[in-house]
This record gives sequence, structure tokens and C-alpha cells, in this order.
Amino acid sequence: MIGVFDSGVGGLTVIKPLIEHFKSDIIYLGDTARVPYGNKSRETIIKYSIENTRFLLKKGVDFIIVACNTASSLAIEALRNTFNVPIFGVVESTAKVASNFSSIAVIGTKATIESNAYKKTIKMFNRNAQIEQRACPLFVPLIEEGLINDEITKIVAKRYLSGINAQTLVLGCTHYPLIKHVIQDILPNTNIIDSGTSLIHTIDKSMFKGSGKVEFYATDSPENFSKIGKFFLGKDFNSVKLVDLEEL
Ligand code: DGN
Repeated sequence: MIGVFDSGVGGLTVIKPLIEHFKSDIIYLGDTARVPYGNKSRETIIKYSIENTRFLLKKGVDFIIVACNTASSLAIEALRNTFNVPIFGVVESTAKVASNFSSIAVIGTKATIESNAYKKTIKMFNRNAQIEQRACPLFVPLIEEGLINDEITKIVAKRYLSGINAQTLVLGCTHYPLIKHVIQDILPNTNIIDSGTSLIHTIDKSMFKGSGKVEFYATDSPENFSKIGKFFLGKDFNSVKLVDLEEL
């Protein structure tokens, strides 16, 4: 069984291809009480990530996928030093796919971009890659407000993406696949890479097998989680359980 966590609903875009392509058994934790992670300090993101992982391990998962780009960027090493199970982060798998290109642009939250995690990881796979990075902090709130086809999102996207002419663009945030069409309209000739698709192409497929059972946990309102989450997962779901990580 796979344990997946994210700062909230965004990680559902990462498990969507896992569910669609493999019958993975997944326990998903969305830390909705403490979202967003994207503008918090490294120490706080590590603390939250350790608590999330501890919860999933108590549920009996065999390994962990850190679906949140911000947590993958800042906490993966601390998690690997703390826990004795395989821990996969979306930054590594997405960076690996991106490194097939020679000019790469990366967009993400402030914390992800400032950590330089994508830049460092892409360079490990392709030393000569030209990499440009941009923080796009307004995208997460716009997407969570459901403004995915709104003029305001198009204006903000034009501002953020202006002048990018890389061969490929990494959507270095769980939320951005929801506005992929807006981004592609602005950069029509750019190949776009997202974390969910990269993950299924880079990790051992035998690890994903199961019977398709998915359990959802959230640290704040389960109702809100399924209400907003259905846009990220692309389908309705309910029976989200509330969890208080401080009680563990
Ligand atoms: N899940 C976060 C990420 O992928 O960076 C986005 C939401 C947030 O915590 N800001």
C-alpha cells in the first residue's frame, strides 16, 4: 500500500494517473489544516512532513510518495534520515523527465523555487541543461478559488510566463495541471511536464499494484476536501476521514 501526502488537495493530481493507469492501493493524507506550505519556512515544512509521514506509516503503508512539490523540495532528505522506508518525491521524478530537454523552465511556489531543488536535481541528470525558474505564488489561490478559466488567471499567467522560451516547462506545483490549458495557450510551442505523469514513468511499476482501494484523510473539514478535491481528482469521491495529527 502506498502512502501519499500533500499540503492539501493538490496531490490528487499526482495520484490521478496512479489510479487511472494502475490499480494502486493508496492512503492519501491532505494536510488541509496547515495549507499552504509554499510560503512557510524549511523548518516548518520539515516538521509537517515528518508528522504526515508518521501518520501514514501508522496506517501500515509500505512506502511514501511526497506528492507536494514544496515538501519534496525542502523535506525529502530529512524524511529519508528519519524513516526507514522508501520515500519518493515528485521533484526527483519530474526533474528526471525534464532533463531529457536542453532548455527547461520551472515554475512553482516561492519555497520550491527558492530552494533550487529542481535546478540542482535536473543538473544531476543533465549537467548542461539551461534552467530558468519562476515563482508563481498567485496560481494556487486562483486555482483553489476555482478561477481556472477566468480572465484574471489568464492575465496573471501572461505576466508570470512572459519571455519564457524554453523547450519544456515543468509544472513544479501540484495545482498547476488544472491550468495547463491556460499555460499552453500562452506557450503554444512548449512541451509541458507535470508530476503525476512523470511519476508513473519513472518509478518501478510493480510498486503500484493493488486492488484500487483509496482512503482519504484530511486534517481539516472532510466536506471541503471532497468538494474542492473532485476538481483535482477529476471525479467525485467522499468518505474523507478527519485526522488530528497532534493526537498521534
Ligand atoms: N502542494 C503544494 C506544492 O505542490 O508545492 C502547493 C500548495 C501549497 O502548499 N502552497
